[in-house]
Amino acid sequence: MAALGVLDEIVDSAQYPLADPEGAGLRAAVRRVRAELDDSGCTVLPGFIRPELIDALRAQGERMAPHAYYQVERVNAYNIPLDTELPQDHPGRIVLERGNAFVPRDRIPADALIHQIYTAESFQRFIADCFGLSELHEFADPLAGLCLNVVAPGMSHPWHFDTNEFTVSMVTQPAETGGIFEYCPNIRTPEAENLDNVRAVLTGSGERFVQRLQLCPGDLQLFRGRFSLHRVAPVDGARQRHSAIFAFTDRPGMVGTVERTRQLFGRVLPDHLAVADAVRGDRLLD
Ligand SMILES: O=C(O)CCC(=O)C(=O)O
Ligand SMILES: [Fe+2]
Repeated sequence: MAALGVLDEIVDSAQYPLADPEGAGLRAAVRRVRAELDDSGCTVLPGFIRPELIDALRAQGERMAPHAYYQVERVNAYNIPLDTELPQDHPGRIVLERGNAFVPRDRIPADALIHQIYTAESFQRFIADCFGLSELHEFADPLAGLCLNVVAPGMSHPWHFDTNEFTVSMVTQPAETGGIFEYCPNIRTPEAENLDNVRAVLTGSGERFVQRLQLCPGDLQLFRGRFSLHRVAPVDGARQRHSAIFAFTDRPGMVGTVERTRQLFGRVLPDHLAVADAVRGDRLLD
């Protein structure tokens, strides 16, 4: 875990005094974040990282990116199997290409800025505070807890809902053109899927639901992606788009399934197999 002093040198502590959680400065920031999350499910904290570190943030991402698992996958917006039986006009029948690639946590050096931020106690306390959670835990998953999301030119991270209730992310390198984060605030609710509206967005006739964010490197984004359909639009130009995904849960011990881990990272580790064994009790084929 990074020491308090270290994080203070990374985060713009004049704007975001994480070391003083009860101080007026941070309370005001938390109030604003909570109000925006309640309203649209999304908020951006501009200039979260000190401006003099933005070049290093970008360069570190560039060095990690070759370690991403590049494998285009056919998916739907709900991330359920493509052969799930669904009514003819259900938006889950629309097949999308997931062209983004993740650098897993074990390929992100411990001294990388995004790793130091992710593991810092004062950062975790701030995030819990923003989402109104009494507990917040890093994923126990050695790959999925912290990732760099890489979207190469010509690729996109297509429309989807997150499984997680909340997501914390930070662009470390924007695309030259394109690669905009697009989202449909609260297009579904815990009570209603609103399939017609989701279908409209997926088929290009739902512009009225779509909002766009111009994210700069070092801005911190907090997002409730379970209810707001979202995507990274296709990336154009010569450069990849990179974003750090800081994954937390309100329960300890979160480890991905063997199948999903293999899909996202192209490999599994003993931790993933151990969880599968604990559930199944054997390793026989299904
Ligand atoms: O990279 C981004 O900005 C969005 C990532 C995202 O939606 C996800 O990882 O679920
Ligand atoms: Fe997402």
